[in-house]
Amino acid sequence: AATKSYGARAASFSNPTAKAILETMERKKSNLAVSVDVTKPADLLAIIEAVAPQSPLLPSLPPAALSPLLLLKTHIDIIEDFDLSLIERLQHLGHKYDFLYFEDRKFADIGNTVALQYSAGVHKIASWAHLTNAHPVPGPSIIKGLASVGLPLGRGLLLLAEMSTKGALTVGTYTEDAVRMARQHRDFVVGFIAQRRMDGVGAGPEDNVADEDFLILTPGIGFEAKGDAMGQQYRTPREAVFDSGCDMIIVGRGIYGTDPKAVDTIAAKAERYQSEGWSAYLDRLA
Ligand code: UP6
Repeated sequence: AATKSYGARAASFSNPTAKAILETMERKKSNLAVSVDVTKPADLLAIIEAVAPQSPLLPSLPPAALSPLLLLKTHIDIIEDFDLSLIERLQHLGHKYDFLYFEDRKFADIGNTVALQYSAGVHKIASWAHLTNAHPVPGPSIIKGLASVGLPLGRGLLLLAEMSTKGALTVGTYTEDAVRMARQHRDFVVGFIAQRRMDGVGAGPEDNVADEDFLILTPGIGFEAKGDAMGQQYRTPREAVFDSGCDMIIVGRGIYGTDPKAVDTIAAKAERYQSEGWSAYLDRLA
């Protein structure tokens, strides 16, 4: 899968969210997911407007296709004074700039509970987020619970097979078991949060993995810092996409920094991550 184009890989997936992501990547020439961990709705909207405008990479395309923003990654539970009108505003921006939504919820409970957390409560995640994610720690029942809500809606799930943080326990057989769990639920589990490709990981002789294709979204991306004060570790887009075969880079503070009002630098940084991520992908294909 690492040497096939994003567009060509859309055919390997039955899940509509996976197809939409890969087709959008191809259309927008972007493998950038922007992670916006801010607490004020106004700051969230301002950052989207800042990263969304046109990229110089593709001057011939219509405006909606020009945004480097492919996927908006939210932690919707950190938003203050949340109400569903914010989701309507996000959806309006998603149509305008042609991007999808990934709620980084990191579900980790029994199937019955995660189904409720996914569908109900204040945030009603399944009603708007194309993609969400879960820790494999409870075992396959977590997929069953989330799929009972998400699959009929055409949603997709990522499992956290590896984390970016120093000392993470997501290594060795834990990671292999996560991939085996995903392999049993290919209709709903479209890939992983991980630091490298997972195709064929943990497969036995009975598994037919020759054409296996998982989407790999990778956080912990930054040009400037090597990490933060709380255990985060950063790699460059090239290390993630070219060296490790990841499909999509997830960038947060590397783009919006500590000042969400610095709109000019946000736009320039987003474009730098997009163009570095995309050229690393083109080099990988070649
Ligand atoms: N994230 C990681 N590492 C993981 C999984 N998720 O950093 O292994 C998420 C964080 C944060 C974003 O929850 O929202 O990715 C990274 O933000 P940053 O680029 O500002 O460090």
